[in-house]
Amino acid sequence: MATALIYDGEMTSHKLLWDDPLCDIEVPDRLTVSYEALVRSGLVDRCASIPVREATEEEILLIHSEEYLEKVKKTPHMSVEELKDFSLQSDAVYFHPNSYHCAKLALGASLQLVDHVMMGKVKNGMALVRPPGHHSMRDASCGFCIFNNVAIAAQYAKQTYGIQRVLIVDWDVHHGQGVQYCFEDDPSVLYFSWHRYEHSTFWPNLSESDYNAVGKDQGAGFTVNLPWNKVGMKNSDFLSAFCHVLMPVAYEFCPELVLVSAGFDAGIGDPEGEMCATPDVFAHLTHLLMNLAGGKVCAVLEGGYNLTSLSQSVCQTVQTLLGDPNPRPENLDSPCESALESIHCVRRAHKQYWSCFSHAADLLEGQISTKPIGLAKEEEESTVKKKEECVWPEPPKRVAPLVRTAVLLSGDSVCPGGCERLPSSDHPDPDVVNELRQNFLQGDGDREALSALADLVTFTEKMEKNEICNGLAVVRDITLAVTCVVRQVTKAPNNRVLVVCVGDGEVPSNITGDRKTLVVQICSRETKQSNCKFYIPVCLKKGCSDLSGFIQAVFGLLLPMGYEFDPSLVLLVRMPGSEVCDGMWQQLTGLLQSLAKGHTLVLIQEGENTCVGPTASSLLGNPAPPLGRLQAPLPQDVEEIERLRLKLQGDWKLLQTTAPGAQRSDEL
Ligand code: X5A
Ligand code: ZN
Repeated sequence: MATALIYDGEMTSHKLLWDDPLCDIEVPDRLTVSYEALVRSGLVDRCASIPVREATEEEILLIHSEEYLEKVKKTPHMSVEELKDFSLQSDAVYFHPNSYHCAKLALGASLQLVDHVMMGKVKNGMALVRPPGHHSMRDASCGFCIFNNVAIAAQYAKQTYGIQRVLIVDWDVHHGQGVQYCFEDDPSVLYFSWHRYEHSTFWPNLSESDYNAVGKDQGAGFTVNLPWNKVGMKNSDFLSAFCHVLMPVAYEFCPELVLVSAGFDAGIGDPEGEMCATPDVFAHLTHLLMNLAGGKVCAVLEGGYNLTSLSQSVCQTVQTLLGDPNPRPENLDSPCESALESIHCVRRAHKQYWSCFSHAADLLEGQISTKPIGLAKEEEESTVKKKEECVWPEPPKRVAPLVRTAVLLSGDSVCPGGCERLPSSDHPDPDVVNELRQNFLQGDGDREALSALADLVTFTEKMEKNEICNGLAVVRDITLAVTCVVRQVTKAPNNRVLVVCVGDGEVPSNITGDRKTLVVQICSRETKQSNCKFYIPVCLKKGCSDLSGFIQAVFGLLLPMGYEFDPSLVLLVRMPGSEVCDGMWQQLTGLLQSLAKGHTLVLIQEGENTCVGPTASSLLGNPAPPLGRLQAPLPQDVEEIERLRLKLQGDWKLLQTTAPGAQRSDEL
């Protein structure tokens, strides 16, 4: 199924007709430059192009008042002077005689996208629109926004398709207060926003943008605000926020549709945000959302004012929606203290609403700064300097290998549709065979076992050469297979492999203890406590059959460690009797493809063959089916995961959810 791209050059006719330093960054070039970048990179040709349409009055009135609509309707007939006066009645907005038309197109484009995704005509998509929407309110335009495209899209989707849960992810650097106001008492729309806040000194300077604004009445808990109190937030801060705040809540909520208020002003070089998200991070944010709601993700452009950064980030987003393998994450270091403080506060504020945060530590009163701290002189100077020096490399081309998914199966099983069967080589390379014989098999070994291992070696080599993106192999001896693949991959000096073992088998001890191999095992066996930084057993009470515990382990431990480790290959191992259900397995398979440029090799123990079809489907890029609304995880499991997180966060910085020194002493 296709990815939709909705764009119309007509939306560039809305522009500023007078001098206004507050508004002059919202230029028509934002759209043309983004679209041209998509054309140049060949992405436009790969998307289904869907025409825009004007939204109807009825649709506008889903969120806005008649009075407001009547006012906006008059603007096409106003003189420039009248437009200027009218614009001054709002906070940071300009109107042009064509603005009403463009605003209707921007909204219509967003609704077209929702329609096509909801009707299953496309898999997902992006609408490149202006004017943006997320600041506009029932009765007022605000912050370059006239109609609230995403808020209306959410209301429209609920009403038209009878869905009960919509997730809005607002990754624009500003707080979409307009969206928040629309749904603050509505539990059917979960609104997540991170935003530059600086203790309320940054526009729009609202106390309701802080982490303690969680929604009202029935909607309490369904507004999740993550304020950034410093500029300069980096990839690690943004990815941490997704892993430790948004994703666990999103999975617990189980949306039927995901709308993204996709502003790119948190991107590096943006004059408004002054943040440092490099374009590749938007590929990761997008990818993480793509297994929610059966993959129904609609991204609608909001802000983004550095034309280079904006267009690169838009390309990363669209390319990810298309299903191309993700880039390796760049520049991941430790999240900064201020980010951790915010992450901690929002988890704490939502503890009573979301069971994934039931263990979020309380704070000692006064340990978190709630007031702006004046920057030291030197620091201020260095910030200014950074702004001028902001250069970053153009993201490398993301090439999808010719073969997406290859399979190694025993002779009699059928190859799942869309996959390529790797022929078993009758005459494996004698050097490879000799080495395998020496390393793995005593004496002459059995010919069949040898050639199976030789096939696995070929498989990994093809992935390394980027001839194959991912694949699966059904193997007779899983221990041997794991050892063999790990040895093969870690031969090259710069390779690293993340081994994810699901289920209770014995992890071969000869692959652990090497810093090039990180093993995470999710199991139900009693912990034999590991003190190795590179072998992490996560033992859940009910093992892999408990969805909530499993999800918690994935976002709380596995993905952050995976990101920090940055492997060149992910080896996902299905142990015998793993008891993981297909849905969870597919989620895991889908999510892990964020790493290692999508190089995921799944090893399946013979006898667990029923999962071959579902595994192949996820490897091919099909979204996993939703898991349903999750129960609260077992307290023991939450405690075990938290215990591990606290223990490991010294080694793995992305596991942190609290600023150093901010935990209660009794929780350490
Ligand atoms: C959509 C968007 C920003 C408005 C900033 C006003 N609006 N200072 O990014
Ligand atoms: Zn913005």
